[in-house]
Amino acid sequence: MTVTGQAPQILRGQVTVTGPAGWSSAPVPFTLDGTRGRASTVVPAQVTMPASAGGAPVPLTVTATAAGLTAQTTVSMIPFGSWPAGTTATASSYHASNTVNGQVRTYVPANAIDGNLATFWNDANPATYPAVLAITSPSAVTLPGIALASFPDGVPVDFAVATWNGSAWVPQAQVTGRDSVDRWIPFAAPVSTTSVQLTVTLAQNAYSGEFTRVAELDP
Ligand SMILES: [Ca+2]
Repeated sequence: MTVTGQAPQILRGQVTVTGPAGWSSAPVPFTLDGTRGRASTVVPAQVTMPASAGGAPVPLTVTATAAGLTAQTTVSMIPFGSWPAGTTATASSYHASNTVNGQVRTYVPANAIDGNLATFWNDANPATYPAVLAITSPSAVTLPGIALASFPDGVPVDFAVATWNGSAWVPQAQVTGRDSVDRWIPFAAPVSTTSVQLTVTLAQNAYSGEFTRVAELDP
């Protein structure tokens, strides 16, 4: 977060982040030199969530204190949860691996469930729809919704989410005009299911191609 001070002095303080039970963060010190006027600094804070975290966005309170001054704000964080061991991902297609900045990148569907926001599934061909990703768990998971992370190279714009009821896909959410990288997609009611399907019908036409990119699709 960014801390801004207007006091005409050097401020030494700290930022703390607090959340629900089980969420933790160590205070992060900062220094602001306001002797030449208004000053700002970016304070990186690392927040640890419980291993069982998942589901809807969690409100976190951010407090900056210095020299008896206090500033407070609230942020909302999506707790990308984990699928049970043995969960698999399949897709309508995926792009061949390539080398970006000297590093080999893969675009396999499993990248969407590996818990790493830096790896993503990327479909094979630009502007080809629908692009479909399906996640299948060996045991039923109760989902109040689904957390979707894309990648800044271009995000899914229009898409549907469905869950498997044992014999058919049941529509759970329809999204149009999305432009954020991360998004929580709530369902009308929690659903117990072994499989979730994402069907993308439009992706952003970004500088690196109109591909469908999903970094994580998590409980
Ligand atoms: Ca990933």
